[in-house]
Amino acid sequence: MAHLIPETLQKAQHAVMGHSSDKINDLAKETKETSASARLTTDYGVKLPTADDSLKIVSDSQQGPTLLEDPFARERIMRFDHERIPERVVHARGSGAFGKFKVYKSAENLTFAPVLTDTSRETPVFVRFSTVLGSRGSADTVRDVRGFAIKFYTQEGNWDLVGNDIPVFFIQDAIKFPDVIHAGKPEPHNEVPQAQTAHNNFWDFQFNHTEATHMFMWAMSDRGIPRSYRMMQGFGVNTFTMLNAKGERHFVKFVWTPDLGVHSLVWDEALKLAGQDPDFHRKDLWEAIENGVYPKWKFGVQAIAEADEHKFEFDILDATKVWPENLVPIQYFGELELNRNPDEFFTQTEQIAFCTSHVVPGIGFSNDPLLQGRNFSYFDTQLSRLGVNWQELPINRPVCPVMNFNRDGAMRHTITKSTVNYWPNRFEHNKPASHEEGGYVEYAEKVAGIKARARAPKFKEHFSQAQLFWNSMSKVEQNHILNALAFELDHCEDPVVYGRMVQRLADIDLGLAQAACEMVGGEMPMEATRANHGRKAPGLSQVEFPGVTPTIASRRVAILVADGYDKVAYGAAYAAISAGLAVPLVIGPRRAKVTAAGGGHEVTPHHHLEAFRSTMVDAIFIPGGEQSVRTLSKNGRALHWIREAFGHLKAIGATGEAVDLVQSTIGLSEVQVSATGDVHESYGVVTLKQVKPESFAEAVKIAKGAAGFLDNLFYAIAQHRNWDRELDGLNTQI
Ligand code: HDE
Repeated sequence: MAHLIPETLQKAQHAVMGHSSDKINDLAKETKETSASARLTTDYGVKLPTADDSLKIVSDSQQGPTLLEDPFARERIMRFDHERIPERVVHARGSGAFGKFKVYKSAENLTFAPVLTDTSRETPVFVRFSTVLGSRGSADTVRDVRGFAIKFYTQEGNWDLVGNDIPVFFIQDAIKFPDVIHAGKPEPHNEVPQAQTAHNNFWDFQFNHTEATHMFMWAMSDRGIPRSYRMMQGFGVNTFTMLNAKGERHFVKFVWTPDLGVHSLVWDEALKLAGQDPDFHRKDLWEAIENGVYPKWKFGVQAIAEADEHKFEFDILDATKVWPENLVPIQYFGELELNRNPDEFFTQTEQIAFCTSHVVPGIGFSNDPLLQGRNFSYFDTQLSRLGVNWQELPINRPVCPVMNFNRDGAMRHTITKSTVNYWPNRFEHNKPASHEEGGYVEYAEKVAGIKARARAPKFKEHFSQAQLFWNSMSKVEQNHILNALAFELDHCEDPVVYGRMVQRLADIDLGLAQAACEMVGGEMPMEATRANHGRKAPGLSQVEFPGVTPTIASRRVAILVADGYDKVAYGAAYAAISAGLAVPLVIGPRRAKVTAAGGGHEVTPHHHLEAFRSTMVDAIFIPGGEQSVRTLSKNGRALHWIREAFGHLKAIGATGEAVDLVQSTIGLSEVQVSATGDVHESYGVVTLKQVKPESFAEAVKIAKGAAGFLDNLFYAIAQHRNWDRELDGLNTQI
């Protein structure tokens, strides 16, 4: 299933990067290696005489009744009947991997937690990415928030940092969580639509909760349709606290920033992938890890000293607000790497269970009312999903010793030898730990107030950061938000819903509200309901995302060939793509041998043009070769590949005869192609029309051009997408 980069490279990669850890060793105790020679048995160990026929009465001529007596058939069917557990009530669809976390700079100014201060430590982790609204079998590429949940198996206990790829949330108080989720999930009368926010109830909720305005702008932005889990930021969202050795407390927010940059699909691609490859993100993560191109994130913290809590115009405990980076810079301390795929989906990715309440000494909570509710909810939900002993499951158990007097319950399997199961006991067995022994330190926070169902004053401002976000977007990102809103509101049939939402957009930006209204209907807003403050902040736009070195590593590049392809161009591109740790995928008219012009080289394509689609790759390259190009030019699907890749703003490379094919298929005079031995780059279309050299000097020029061709193509691929096509309106023929 995973597309592997050529074997030699892959092995070399794996050789330099190990991936064992305390947790992997711990799991090994429980992992059953399947031996091919072992015989089938029942669950109670008796060898099966057959696995194909249940016990029945038979005679020479007749099939008789099946016997209930048969324990083998009963066991098989009964075990199967109970294979399912309830799926997660949210974040049901997910995918995970093992890895390691390391701090390269001690965060001792903020915390005494060794996981964040000991630079010699490597902490094993399991990370689970997810969508929020869809069921377990829904598609990966739907528009949604993505979960980014990390379990750190530290020596001081498990720390669960359960975050999202968007730094804010829809609501401020956890009591509203069932409402926001009910409104987003399929509607109650007909269970439609699946894994979509494009429906009446979701947008009805957004209108009725002005506090959701900031978050829905993020969800409608490109952050809602990531290209890959590996190309998303992660945010703890809630405000946590940290305590340092001096006893000083800071309010903190956690941030993960991917080495590969933050990149998204385009909407048309996301829609198509939902049908063409519903497991797109799952496969992508799996493939990158198998190929040894391990995803990595920098770990950062935004910190506010206790004394500064009230210095901001927003409440720092309000999860619908970001802490703008120009006000509270991110301090980077460590790195997360994912380097091992799970051995079994159910017992690892499905059975892993997170709790925001699980923090280690040196890390604590704040009075963020969303976090306080979450701290109750996660443990509670595990009770119905996995049962009271869920923390004994291999994937959930800590790597440090666990000792307490929690006992019994369904499916308990630790056997504890002791005559007492309570504290204090006459033997003084199993005392709590002092601070010096590593006992959790509670911060003595002074709290005073009146008991009331109310929110602090600054929680009541709901639009300022929605405007900040909108103002900070590039032109392309603003277009995408407008188009996303226009798509979503078009799917709301109730005129009250889309009519009111169009008015709501005028609280953010009048131009946005009017453009949306033109597309979806409703009464045209004529004036801004609220003045836009005009401010911008860094770190919100993903297009201008800083600190990332563009790379082609792990990108999929399709090479389109038919019989008669140019073996030199093919071979050079294939080798260079692999050397760049990208994944070359040969696509032909059929998955059977294709021969190069003049023989001497042949290849069996990985896939044929109909089965695999341009949506599944990041770029395409078409080598020349007269016959190959002629065949492709008569194949409608091949032409669609080129046109669709262009429409989705992907890099396209062509050499020799393929240059004319690309030019005529795109058919836009704005896109210029190579006419001689020179490399031409235009709107991310990189071409080199080789001509037969007539002199030595010309041969040298062509050779130089050929080298420059791949550099140019790889540069275009590493840019992720060619935004100029969209800005100049050239991307419409998909
Ligand atoms: Fe969750 N959330 N959540 N959530 N959440 C769950 O716990 C909840 C919120 C997040 O891969 C549930 O084990 C409440 C914010 C992730 O297993 C449940 C509130 C953020 C995952 C739950 C929130 C998240 C969950 C369902 C509002 C970003 C998947 C299954 C107060 C910081 C974890 C489960 C995984 C899962 C409750 C809001 C992230 C029901 C009550 C904000 C990534 O306990």
